[in-house]
Order: sequence, then structure tokens, then C-alpha cells
Amino acid sequence: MTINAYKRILMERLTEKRYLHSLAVADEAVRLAKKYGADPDKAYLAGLLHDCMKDAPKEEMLQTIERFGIILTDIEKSSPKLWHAIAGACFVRRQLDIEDGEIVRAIRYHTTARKDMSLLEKILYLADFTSSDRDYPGVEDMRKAVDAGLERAMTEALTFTIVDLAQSGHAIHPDTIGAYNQIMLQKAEA
Ligand code: DGI
Ligand code: FE
Ligand code: FE
Repeated sequence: MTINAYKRILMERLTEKRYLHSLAVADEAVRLAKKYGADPDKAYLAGLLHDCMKDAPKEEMLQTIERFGIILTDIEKSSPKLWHAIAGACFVRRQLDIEDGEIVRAIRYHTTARKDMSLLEKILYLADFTSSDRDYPGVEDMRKAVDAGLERAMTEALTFTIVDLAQSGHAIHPDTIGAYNQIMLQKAEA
């Protein structure tokens, strides 16, 4: 499938705002890929498609996940915001014929992060945090962190997310904690 074919599918599936977010994340992912030595084409595709399920009805997300044979954990069942990443990874593989496992995994873990992330996974996670359409308080600091170094930026992004989830009374996914703890243990060793 061509990039334009993917874009047409996304335009049908996403609100205009979410579609523009996807384009912005794709551009930021390419910038980071070039800066940090990942494949810019893979980064573009991962960024473009990462939220493909974000505006789908909950039933469709759950059906997609179920058809793929994935059993949700209790935390996942009770956190609908996590579903679009899981369902999105299924959708790009099954419906969009994305066979590149690296791209599929980047989409799969773009919301929670996880332990042992690849370079492309980190790039998508951070591009989603710092794309040009983002305007949360602190985004400028996060953009500076991303340009100062990927590892430092991952630490800041994960800390920001965990604090935010805890303060707003949400469950924190074990993959998020896994990503955070791995960085902290590496720091303690160094
Ligand atoms: O899809 P986007 O809005 O572009 O960004 P995203 O995929 O990073 O989703 C962010 C949302 O996901 C935000 O509302 C917080 C939520 N989230 C991220 N990590 C966790 C989480 N929610 C729970 N319950 N637990 C997590 O670990
Ligand atoms: Fe997302
Ligand atoms: Fe996103």
C-alpha cells in the first residue's frame, strides 16, 4: 500500500484533529529518526498509523483485539485509553498488511512504553509527546529534553506520565512501570 492509500484510510477513520496529529507525529518521528539513527521511512509509517484506532467505537476496538486472540489483563480492561494502541497494532497488521514487526511493536507500545524498547519504539513514544500539535504545560521542556538525548527524554516523559496518572487517580500499567524501573536501575548501576 502507498502512503497516500494509508492517508485515505486514516482520513476515513479519524477526526480531522486526530488526523493532523498523526501527520505531526509522523514528521516529528522522522526528525528524531534522522537525529538518532533510526530508519526514517519506518518512523514515518509508525507515526502516521500509531493512532489509527483512536477514534473507533469501543466495541470495534474490543472486537479487533479479541479477533487477534489477545486476552486483556484486568488493568487493560479497566483502562479504555490503552485499547487503541493494542487494537491499532492488530489493525495495521491484519487490515493494512504492515508486516514489519518493529513498526507493529512501536504502535503496540506507544501509549504505555515498556521495558527493553527498541530505538524506533522510543522515537514514536517521544514523537507522540512532543509533536508540533501538542500544547500541554511543560511541552517546551519536553522538546528540549528530546533534543538533549533520548534516554533523558524517556526518563522525563515516563516520570511525567506516571505522576500525572497517579495524581488523577488512574491505574498505572505494569509496562509503564517496567520502562521506568529499567531506566532507574541502569542509572543506579552507572
Ligand atoms: O493517543 P494519544 O492521545 O496521542 O496519546 P497516548 O496514546 O499516549 O495516550 C495517552 C493516554 O493514555 C492518556 O490519557 C494517559 C493514558 N495512559 C498512558 N499510560 C497509561 C495510561 N492510562 C493508564 N490507565 N495507565 C497507563 O499506564
Ligand atoms: Fe495514542
Ligand atoms: Fe498519538
